[in-house]
Amino acid sequence: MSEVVSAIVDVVTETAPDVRAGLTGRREYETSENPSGEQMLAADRHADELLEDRLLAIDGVASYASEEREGIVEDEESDGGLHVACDPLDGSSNLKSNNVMGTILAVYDEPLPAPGRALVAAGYVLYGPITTLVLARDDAVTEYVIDDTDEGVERRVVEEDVTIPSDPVVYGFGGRVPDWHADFEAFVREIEDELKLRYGGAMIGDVSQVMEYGGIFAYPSLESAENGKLRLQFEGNPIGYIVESAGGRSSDGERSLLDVEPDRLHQRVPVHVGNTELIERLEGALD
Ligand code: AHM
Ligand code: MG
Repeated sequence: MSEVVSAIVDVVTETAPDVRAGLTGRREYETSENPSGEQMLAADRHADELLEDRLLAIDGVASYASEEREGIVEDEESDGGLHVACDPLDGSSNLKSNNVMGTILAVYDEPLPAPGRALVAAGYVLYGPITTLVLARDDAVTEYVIDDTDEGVERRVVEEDVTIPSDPVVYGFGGRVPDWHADFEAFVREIEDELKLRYGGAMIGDVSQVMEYGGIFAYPSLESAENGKLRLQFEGNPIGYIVESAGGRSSDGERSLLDVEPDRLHQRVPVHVGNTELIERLEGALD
């Protein structure tokens, strides 16, 4: 299994420069919507198709699912036991304003929809000023830089054992303030005296700041949407796994995201991740 995980990580590494190169000229919206009823950019579809083709070509990958397609694509010939879920371009609405985006990878050893406890690896590629890969595997998190060189795509370790700093600095929360529940808003009023607001509209960019400086990111339950915006299989589980592997905590408001039982592929979940102490305070503050 470990070899298959390595092959998956290699494919995601090699695909990252192609996803990035494909962004130029794919900033227009498609006429169709994704399964969550959101507008899709041509870049979302392009990234999804590249990942589907290349990941399913790996022996040992039995199925591929993504935020951008309704059903699960099964590899009938595969005898493998790993199931890959991706958010091909997380935060793609940032493409219009030329801000950061990411690709999220979740590798499960159970058919989807699967609980976060079935993850064997998770990671994200961040298309910032440089392209990085943050990968959680075997309880450790490693940060790499991905470079597209004349000799091919190179992946270099930049930080061996990524851990969230114990002294938190930043916070960023999604949703409109009048749409927040009163108990969540009261929690925000408390911590905004202690932390600095940094919200960029791409979870991967916002979580990357929490990983680097310490703090908390959330897309909470809203008055208008009980389960918030983010999806469990493609966003909540992998980001929870990465943050917990880096010594932090994740929560749906009551429990670790990894303990949420999935009931369908595209289900949404309130997401709160960051320093353990902040997530515990948040859970205490929510009714
Ligand atoms: P996407 O996967 O369709 O891009 O949507 C998820 C993104 C997250 O990256 C981000 O946290 C959130 O949507 C931002 O939403 P909003 O524009 O409501 O702030
Ligand atoms: Mg997303």
